[in-house]
Amino acid sequence: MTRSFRIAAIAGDGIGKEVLPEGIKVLEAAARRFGLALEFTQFDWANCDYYLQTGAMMPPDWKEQLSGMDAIYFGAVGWPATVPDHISLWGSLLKFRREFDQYINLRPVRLFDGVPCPLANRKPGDIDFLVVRENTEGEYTNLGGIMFPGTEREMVIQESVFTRHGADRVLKYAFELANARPRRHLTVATKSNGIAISMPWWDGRADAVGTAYPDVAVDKQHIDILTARFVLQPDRFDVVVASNLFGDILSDLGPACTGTIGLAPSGNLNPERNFPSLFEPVHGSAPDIAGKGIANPIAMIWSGAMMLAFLADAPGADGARYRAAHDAILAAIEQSLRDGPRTADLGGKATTAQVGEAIATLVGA
Ligand code: GGG
Repeated sequence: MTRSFRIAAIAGDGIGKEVLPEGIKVLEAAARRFGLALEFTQFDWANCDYYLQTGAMMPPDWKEQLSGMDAIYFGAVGWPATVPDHISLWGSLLKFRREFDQYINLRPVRLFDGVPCPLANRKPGDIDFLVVRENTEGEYTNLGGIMFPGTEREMVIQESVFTRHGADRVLKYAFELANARPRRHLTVATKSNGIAISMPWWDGRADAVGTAYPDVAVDKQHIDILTARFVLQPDRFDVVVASNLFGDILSDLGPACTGTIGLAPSGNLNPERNFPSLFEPVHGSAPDIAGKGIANPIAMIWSGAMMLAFLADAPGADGARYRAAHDAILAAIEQSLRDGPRTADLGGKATTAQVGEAIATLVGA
C-alpha cells in the first residue's frame, strides 16, 4: 500500500497567487497519470494582506498547522507598497527555513533548448549546474542593532554567524551531490581575501569535509570573480556551494544567464525529514507584473517536480512513480519551451494559465 502526501499550498503575495494554481494543476495531472496520492491544503496566510489585517504574517500556531504536512508548496512573498520587505520576509519565508531547519537551498540552473540565451555562443548542455545555498545562518541573521538612531552619532551593526555544524552539513550535502554527478566538480564560493576571518574559515571547513570525497575536484573562488565567470564561462560549473547571501545572489544571476529567472526553481530542504521541506520559485512576488496574468509559471511548476523527486525518497513512498512523475514534468517543460506557448519574459504573449494548461496537458498525455 503506497502512502499519501499532505502538501501545504501557500500562495503568498503578488504573482505567487497566479503561478501557484498552475503548479497545482500540473501536479494534479501528474498525480492522475502516475497514481500519486497528493492531498493539497490551502493556507491563506503568509502574505502581506494577512499582515495588514492581523499585525503578523502568520498565525501564532503556524508551526503546528504545518508540522503535520509532508511538504510546503510556496509561491512568493513581499508587497513593499504596504509592508516593508524585511518584515514580510522575516515573518514568513525565513521563519519556515529556520524553524523547519531547511538548511539546504538547492537551486538548479539550466539552459533549455528554445530559450534565447543572453550569453554569446551558448547552447543547451553548456549550462547545467546546481547552486547549493546555506539556508539558515551566515549573513541572514537578525543580530545587531542601531545606536543613536537619527543622530549624527548613528551607528549600525549587523552580525554574520557561521557555525561549524551549519557549514559542515551544507558542505557535506554539496560534496555528496558533486560526487554523484559525472563531472565530480565542486566550486566553493567565498571571499577569503576581503572577509578575512569567516571566509578563510569556510574554505578550511571545505578542506576538512572534502577529505572524505577524494574524487571531487574542488575549486575555491572569490565571489567577485565567480560572478564574472558565471557570465563568461558558465560551462565550468557543476555544483556550486555558497553561504546564504552569496548563494542568494548566485542563484538569481545563474538563471538570468540562462534566459529568465522565470524558469528557476528551488527546494528548501531538511534532508533528515524531521520537518516539511519547502519548494518555491526563486523569483519573488514581482509587483510590477502582478495581477496581469502574464507571469511565467514554469519556475513554480519545476519546483513542484523537485518536490516529487524529494518525496520519492520518503519512507513508504512508491519512489518509482514519483520519480517518473518528476521526469514527465521535466520533459513537458522541455517540450513546452521548444514549441509551446510563451510568456512575455520569453518574448511571447501567452498568459500564465495558458502555459500552465499546455504543460498540464503534456504531463497528462
Ligand atoms: N519565491 C521566492 C520569494 O518569495 N522570494 C522573496 C525573497 O526576497 N527571498 C529572499 C530569499 O530567498 O532569501
